[in-house]
Amino acid sequence: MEAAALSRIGLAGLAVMGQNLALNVAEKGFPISVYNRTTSKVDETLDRAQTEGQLPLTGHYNPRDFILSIQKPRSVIILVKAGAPVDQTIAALSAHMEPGDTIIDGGNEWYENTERRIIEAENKGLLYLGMGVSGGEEGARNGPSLMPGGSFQAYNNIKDIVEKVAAQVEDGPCVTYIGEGGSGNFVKMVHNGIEYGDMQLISEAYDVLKNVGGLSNVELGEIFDEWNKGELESFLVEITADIFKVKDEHGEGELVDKILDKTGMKGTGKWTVQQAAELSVAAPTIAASLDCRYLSGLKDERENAEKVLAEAGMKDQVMSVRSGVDKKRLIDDVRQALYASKICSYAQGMNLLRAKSVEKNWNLNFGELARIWKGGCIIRAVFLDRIKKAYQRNPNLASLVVDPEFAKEMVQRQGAWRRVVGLAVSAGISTPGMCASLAYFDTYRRGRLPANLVQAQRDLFGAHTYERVDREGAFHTEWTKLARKSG
Ligand code: 2AM
Repeated sequence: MEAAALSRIGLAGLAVMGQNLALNVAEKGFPISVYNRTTSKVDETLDRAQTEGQLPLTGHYNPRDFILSIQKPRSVIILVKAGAPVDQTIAALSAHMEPGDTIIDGGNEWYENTERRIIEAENKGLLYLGMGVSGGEEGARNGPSLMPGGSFQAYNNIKDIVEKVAAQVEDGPCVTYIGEGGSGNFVKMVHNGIEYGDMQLISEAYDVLKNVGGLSNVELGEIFDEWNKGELESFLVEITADIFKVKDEHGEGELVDKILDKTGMKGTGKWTVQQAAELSVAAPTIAASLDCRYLSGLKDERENAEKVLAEAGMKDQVMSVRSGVDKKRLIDDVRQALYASKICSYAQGMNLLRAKSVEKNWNLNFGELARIWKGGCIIRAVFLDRIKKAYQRNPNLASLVVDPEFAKEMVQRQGAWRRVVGLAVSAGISTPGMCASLAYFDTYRRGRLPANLVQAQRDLFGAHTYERVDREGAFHTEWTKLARKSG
């Protein structure tokens, strides 16, 4: 019997993301071998490859046959659960791999695990990439945003494949070599943190429009459709419009109103906030979105608090605020507040990436990151093109809010933004993301903050010393003695 032709690449781990990515690779004309620990998923994938267009995909039922079916130097993508399963899969596959072969982990892996595995792979002569993959199931099948970091040589081995497999936008495929080490995973992690922020801000816009503006789901669907034609055009705004339109098949009204208000999460948002704290970078909008997920989880406590505070005399302010509201103006204000809040959130994410890039010497290209997020991924948005251009204008931009174009946009929108936050505060409708963004903006843009007083307090009780605005040096003052003397 003639030996079967070897595949160009392999993929192990055939849950939905893995299946879809493998089918995408095959559809782009690259013969692919697939493998999964539970072999029924291999058959499932083979069936799909047939029905979705007789795609060049071969299934394998043990690690050895799988690896030997791939042409050298071999590149193997792994898409299994992050953590120990990745190590177990690497152990099973690498036993049959040879020096010069590459392992590519496409999971949402903690970047330090990737850095450890890079060294372990190197010890066996293997190359390694940690590749962030964003876009969910649909993106994996039709064009995700890919964030590969690690061995540059490994990247070059698969460059032709990933450039075809990734989402395509007018300025190229949504993939680029991110940098060394775990940079691909780190960038994907921050992408997810930004995604938390975007989703939180959109949910606040919804809350304000619904509760302060009195908008129905039908109206909300129309407004989000409208917004998706302008500066807010993005995947998340588009899907939000669709969500408002779905009726509940089990009863009256729309399904969105029947969904329990308790958010799930898998950890990348938490990692982003932890990293921000580690690196002393302020990321209050992303942190607010994480805190909101935690608070949403306390459903029983929240219901109890609502009751206890009502009994203690808490009055609902929403109706009195709503009666004074011009609905049309509110809608326009909320759109502007959402946009301005988003700029601040992205500024935080980008500055976190910059701090890590400096620490790890990754040399991240922020314009390129914004570009590869323009398509395929969950945060894809027209607005990312503006971010790309801002970093092209000035690769060392201190913050997006001081880019001349964004600065103008912030100034134009700040009135609307303050009105929305002010209304929400008076109505008792919490908008932690919008408030965090606004406070970030107002803190960052002020040349003088009340931090002088904090320094004085620190010096008084801990002799931590302070600097002066008018002369060089570190100073300490006997505050209490002097105060008592003069008092
Ligand atoms: P399974 O189908 O054999 O469970 C998502 O869970 C994917 O990760 C699935 O393809 C799953 O394989 C795989 N996976 C989870 N843990 C694994 C492990 N320890 N070894 C190999 N694959 C694993």
